[in-house]
Amino acid sequence: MLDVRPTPQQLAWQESELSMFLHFGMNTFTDREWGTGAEDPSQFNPPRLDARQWARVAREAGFRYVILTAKHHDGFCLWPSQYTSHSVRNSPWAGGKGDVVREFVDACSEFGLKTGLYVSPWDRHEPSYGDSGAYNRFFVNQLTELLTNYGEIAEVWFDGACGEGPNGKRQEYDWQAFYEVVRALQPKALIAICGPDIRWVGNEDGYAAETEWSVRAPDPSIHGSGTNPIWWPAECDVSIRPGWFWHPAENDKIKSLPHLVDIYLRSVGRNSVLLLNVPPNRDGLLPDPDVHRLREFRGYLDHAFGRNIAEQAEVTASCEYAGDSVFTSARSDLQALQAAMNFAEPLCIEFSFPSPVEFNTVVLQETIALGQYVERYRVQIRTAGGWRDFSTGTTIGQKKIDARPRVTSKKLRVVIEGARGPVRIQSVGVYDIPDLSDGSVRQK
Ligand code: FUL
Repeated sequence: MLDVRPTPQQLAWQESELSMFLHFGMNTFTDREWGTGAEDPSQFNPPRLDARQWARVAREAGFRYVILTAKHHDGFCLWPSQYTSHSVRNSPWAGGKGDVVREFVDACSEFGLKTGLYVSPWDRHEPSYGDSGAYNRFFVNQLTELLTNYGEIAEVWFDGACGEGPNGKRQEYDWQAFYEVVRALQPKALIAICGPDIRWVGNEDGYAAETEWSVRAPDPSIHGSGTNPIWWPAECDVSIRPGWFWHPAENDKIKSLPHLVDIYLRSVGRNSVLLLNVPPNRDGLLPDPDVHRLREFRGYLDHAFGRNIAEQAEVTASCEYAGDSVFTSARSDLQALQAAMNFAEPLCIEFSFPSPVEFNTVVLQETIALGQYVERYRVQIRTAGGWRDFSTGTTIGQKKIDARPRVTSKKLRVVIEGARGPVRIQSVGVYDIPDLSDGSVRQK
């Protein structure tokens, strides 16, 4: 049996569900997605920058981690790095005495948020880029500044982009050296994307796959020579706007509420964390329309998932089982289910309601602190003609959300048909989530 489990940091991160990305920097002022590195630092000048506003909005919208682009591909540093002149130190903002990373981490700590930093290895400004050894030392120095001077950093986000250096020279990143400095200075930090702890889901649309294992084969370029399966959960990154950075022409192109809810269902609802980018504008503030949309999003989720209909049901299971009281809270642990996992018969948990209930969504959770095992399941409802499928699926993991056309039934059952090891179902949620105007909430 595979016994692969998350670290406490991976577990806390997966349970948090929502992270916010803040793409902010030189590109915000030049209206670009990728700067060239030739920009003048004097162009960076946000007159009303307020990191507390970013943190307040993130907190109120239910995000638990926030990640700031401390350095993007153009190489401009949002902190006064001593290793380059291409930073806030040479900008007019705050008289050249400002430090956006400092304001960001202080605001996050005030609002109880975990902080993450995006630090791009690709650096189109730094002259040593392309001279591999020298640039790798430069990058380790910058990481050292960021991981020493700003308190606890929960996530370090490494993008893999690797453009040509000056004169077409090719930069070879020393990833192992980058990981070592993170581990040495911030042993609890998760290293994401080009990193061993959090995996990129593979697209920038915010959608995970139907089958999403946190237990994976290691990637030799990241994890070295080991071949044993590892815990490497997925993160879905997507922007609330078409671009990652703020652009004036995109103020009316913010993703609709149905689109965001659809992303939530297909990221958080497919065993992944959603990393939603909300870019601050040239004032240095999260723009009003984006903030408004985030409030709508939070309001929708609170309303849709506020009351678990399954709590009204009487519960029986085809195995040793602790009794229906375990379902009175949304996060009950059915550890006793593991006793039945030899799969001579499918494992079945049945819910009987006092009278017919209407619902369109079922939320399943495994106790991932102990691993991820379910590989095939079926949710069924009782009709006059017998049991019929409400949904079928493969992996569950931290959370699987099946949103389907609305049904009415007195009985529902969850049948676990295949697993890689002892299954622990953490909770079963049954909800009637509101339809959204364009119908995209209804999957399939
Ligand atoms: C990409 C970058 O090239 C984009 O500019 C953005 O930062 C995205 C999150 O990662 O690879």
